[in-house]
Amino acid sequence: SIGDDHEAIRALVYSEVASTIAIDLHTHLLPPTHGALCLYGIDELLTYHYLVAEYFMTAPPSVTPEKFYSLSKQKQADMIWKALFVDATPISEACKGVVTTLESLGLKEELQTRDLEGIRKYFRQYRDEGIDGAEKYSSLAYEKAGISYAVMTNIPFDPLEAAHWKPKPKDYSKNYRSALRVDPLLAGDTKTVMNALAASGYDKTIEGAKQYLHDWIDIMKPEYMMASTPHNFVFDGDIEPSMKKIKRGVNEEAMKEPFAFTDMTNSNCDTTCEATDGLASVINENHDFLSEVLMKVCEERDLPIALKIGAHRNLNPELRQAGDGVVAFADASMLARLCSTFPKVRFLATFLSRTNQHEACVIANKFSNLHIYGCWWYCNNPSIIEEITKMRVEMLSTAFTAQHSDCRVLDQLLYKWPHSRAVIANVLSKEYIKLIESGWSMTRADLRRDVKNLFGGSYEKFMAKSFV
Ligand code: REL
Ligand code: ZN
Repeated sequence: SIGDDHEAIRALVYSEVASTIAIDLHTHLLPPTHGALCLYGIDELLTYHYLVAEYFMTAPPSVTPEKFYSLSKQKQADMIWKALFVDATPISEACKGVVTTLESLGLKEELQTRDLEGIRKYFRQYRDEGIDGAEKYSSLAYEKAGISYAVMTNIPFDPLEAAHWKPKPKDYSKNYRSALRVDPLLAGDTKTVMNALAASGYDKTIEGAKQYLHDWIDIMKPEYMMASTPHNFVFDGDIEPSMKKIKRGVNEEAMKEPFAFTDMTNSNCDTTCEATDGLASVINENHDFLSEVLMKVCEERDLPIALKIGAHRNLNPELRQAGDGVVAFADASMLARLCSTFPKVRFLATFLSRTNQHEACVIANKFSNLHIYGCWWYCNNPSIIEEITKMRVEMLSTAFTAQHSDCRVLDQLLYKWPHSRAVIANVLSKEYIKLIESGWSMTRADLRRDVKNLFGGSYEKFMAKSFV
C-alpha cells in the first residue's frame, strides 16, 4: 500500500494523473475527413476566440473588429502574435496555452526567438500532405495528450457541417465520437427549426421535428444530444400541473430580473402555452420543443442530453464569437426540475458561472440521472479548476468528470489537458495525504481506479446506465 511520505504520495498522484488515458467529453474538434472544418496549426491557435477577445482589450481603436475580421486568418494571427507575444508577455491562460503547445511540439527555439515564420514552417509539413497530413497530426495530438477519444459537437442545422454527413457519412478516426447539437430546439428558435425541416423535406409538425432528430441520430450515431441553454432559458417543470400550464423556453424578462425566477410563474411570458399533446400539430411559436420533441426523442432512443448552462451570447456582438460571455448567475434549480420531470432521461451538465458550481454539486448529489462534468470556458483557468475540483471531490467523491477541453483547434489538446492534469493532481494529492494521515490505507491500484473515474471512467459508467 501507499506509504505516508507526503512527497512520495504527491509524486504518485501526479504520475497517475499524467499517465491516465482520458476521455474528452466535449470539444468542437472535427475529424480530418471534415476537410477545412478540422482546425489545426499556429494560425488557428492564434485566432482562437479567447485570444481575439484578449487582443481587442488593448488593440488601437483604429483596428475595429470589422476591419480585423475582414483580414486573412494569417494576417489576424500576425497581429495577435505581435500584440500578445512580442510586445507583451504571454502570461494569460490562453496565451500560456500557445506556449505550452509549441513547447510540446519541440518548437523551443522558435519560441525563444519569437519566430512565427519558423513555427508556420513546422506546420507546413503536415498541411502540405492534405488530409493525410491532418490525420497524422491528429493521431500525434491525441497520443501526446493521452486522450482516447474526444466527443465532437455536430450541428445538423449548420449546412457546412451537414454536408459532411449527407448523403453518406465518411468513416472517421476512432479518436472522434459524435454528439448531436440541437440548440435551436432549446432556444425556441422556431425559424431555424422550420427552415431546417423545410430544407430537408420534413413536415413542419412536432412529428416532423421528431423524425428529423431520429434520422440525424441514425446518421451521426451520437453519444448524446447536446445544447447550451440561452441566458434567458426557463423551465418550470411540473410546478403547477393542476393548471396545465407550462412555462418553458426563453423568457425575455429573465434578462431584466435575473434573480426573480421563482416569481416568474406570475409573469407574462411570451412562450406560455397550454400543454398540448403536440402530435401532428403544426409547429408554432407556442410549441415547447424541449418537452414535446427533445425529451421525447431522448427517451425513445435512450440517449442522454448534455447541457451547458449560463452562456450569454453576443454580449458584445461586434466581436462575433469572441463576444460571447457569461451569465452572472444561472437558475440552477431549473436543472433539478429537468431531472425530476424527466426521470428516464440522463442529463450531463456543466455551468459557466463560478457562482453556480456549489448548487450544481448539491443537485448532482440528489439525482442519479445527472452527471456533472468539466470546468467550462471561463471556469477553465487553473485557479478556478482548483477550487471547483476540490469542492466536487468533497461533495461527489469521484462520481463526476473532472474536465473536458472544449478545444476548437486540435493542437489545444496539447495544453488544455496538461494544464488541467497538473491542477487536478495537486488537489487530489492533498486529499489523499489527509486521508492517509487519518489512518486510511490504500494501494496504487485504488489510486489508479479513482483517477480513471475522474478522467472518463465515471462518464462511461453513467453512459452505460439506463432508466428507460
Ligand atoms: O459549446 C459551447 O456552447 C461553448 O463551449 C462554445 O460556444 C464556446 O465558444 C467555446 O469555444 C468555449 O470554450
Ligand atoms: Zn463548447
